[in-house]
Amino acid sequence: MKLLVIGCGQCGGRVADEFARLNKVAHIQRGVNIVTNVIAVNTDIADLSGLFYIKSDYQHRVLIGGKKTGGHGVGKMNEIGAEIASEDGDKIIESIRATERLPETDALLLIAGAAGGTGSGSIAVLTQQLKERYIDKPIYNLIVLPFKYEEMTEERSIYNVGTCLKSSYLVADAVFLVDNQRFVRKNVSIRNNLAKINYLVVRPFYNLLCAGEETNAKYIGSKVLDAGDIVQTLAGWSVIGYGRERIRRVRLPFEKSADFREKSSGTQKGIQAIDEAMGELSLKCNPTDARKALYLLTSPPEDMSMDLIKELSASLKGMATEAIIRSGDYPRGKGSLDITVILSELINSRKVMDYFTKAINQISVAKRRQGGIDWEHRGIEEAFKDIPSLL
Ligand SMILES: Nc1nc2c(ncn2[C@@H]2O[C@H](COP(=O)(O)OP(=O)(O)OP(=O)(O)O)[C@@H](O)[C@H]2O)c(=O)[nH]1
Ligand SMILES: [Mg+2]
Repeated sequence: MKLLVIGCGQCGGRVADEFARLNKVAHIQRGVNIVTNVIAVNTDIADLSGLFYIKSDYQHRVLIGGKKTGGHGVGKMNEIGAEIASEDGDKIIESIRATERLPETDALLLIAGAAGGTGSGSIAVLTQQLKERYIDKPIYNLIVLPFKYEEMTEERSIYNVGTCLKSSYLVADAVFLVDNQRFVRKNVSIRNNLAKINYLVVRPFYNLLCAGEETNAKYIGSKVLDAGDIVQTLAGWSVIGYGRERIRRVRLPFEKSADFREKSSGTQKGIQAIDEAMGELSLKCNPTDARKALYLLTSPPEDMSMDLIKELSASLKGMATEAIIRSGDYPRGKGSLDITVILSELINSRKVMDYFTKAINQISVAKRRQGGIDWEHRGIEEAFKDIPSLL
């Protein structure tokens, strides 16, 4: 599957930069392309200058709202980010039109940090504009939720997250949720931490995107997970996870099949990897809330077996009991067994609900008192209605 990736704001730009890096890796390691273009959009010149892999010309690093902000960002005011995006959206459309391999693009992915101003405000507005323009291509959003400390120190964060999530959900074909707090590693500097987090955020997409792009028969699975399967799975609130288990013994080429002990340990490794993927989901959620799910098994071909695939499907079905599950195998790599999992069409998310509830509380404490509603037990749909939209 090939994506056209657009990073909005600083966070979005950096995560998009990581997609650009990963595409280089895919090209070198596997001879495939997983993106058709990567574009960064920002109101801040300095943020755009800090990227490494996205091409540095004006069509790949797009400055918007230059007149309004003087190139210095919108200072966390996401309504200004939204306004600028609706005024300057043409610039992004121009960049997309200039994409040579646009016809090969299977889907667009827009990325932003929900708590900031530029990315948070612009992602839904741009998604809406692009949806009107590219009706035949799915458009996905990837939204990064703030660290806990930001929610406590920056009052604006909660409002930004609430309005960004609602607006994005209204227009995007699916919204990947990524919680920064899930990746916090102690004793690491913020800069290193963010780079590491961005690496971990994007890594699960690597095999997923490569699998359907392989042309060498050796690397084509018995059940290829291609763009069609991914598009069919993605809808609404979504999360992604990744697990890897080392397979200690690399079998020699003349040793074709494993003996029974090795085979059962292969199945065990598979289960461990899928458990790790589910434990490392980009946002903590309840798997029974998913209505769609997929997993991709990537491992050396000699370590794949029907037993393993059967076990993995059963294991995921045991967790995501209400989901339609798609799966695929990708015979690639040495010495490890990797699983990518997506849970999609989540009918509920505690974290999203919390943001909506807190944002509504902030917007109108009075309304809350008057209404006398039992806020703790409201459904996501009810809370959704009360959040202002940026569109
Ligand atoms: N994972 C990750 N999160 C980031 C990164 N940079 C910023 N964030 C998060 O994104 C949020 C802030 O959004 P930014 O992207 O910095 O804001 P912006 O869109 O540039 O908007 P303004 O600067 O207000 O114009 C915070 O929650 C940060 O923790 C990054 O590189 N990776
Ligand atoms: Mg910024």
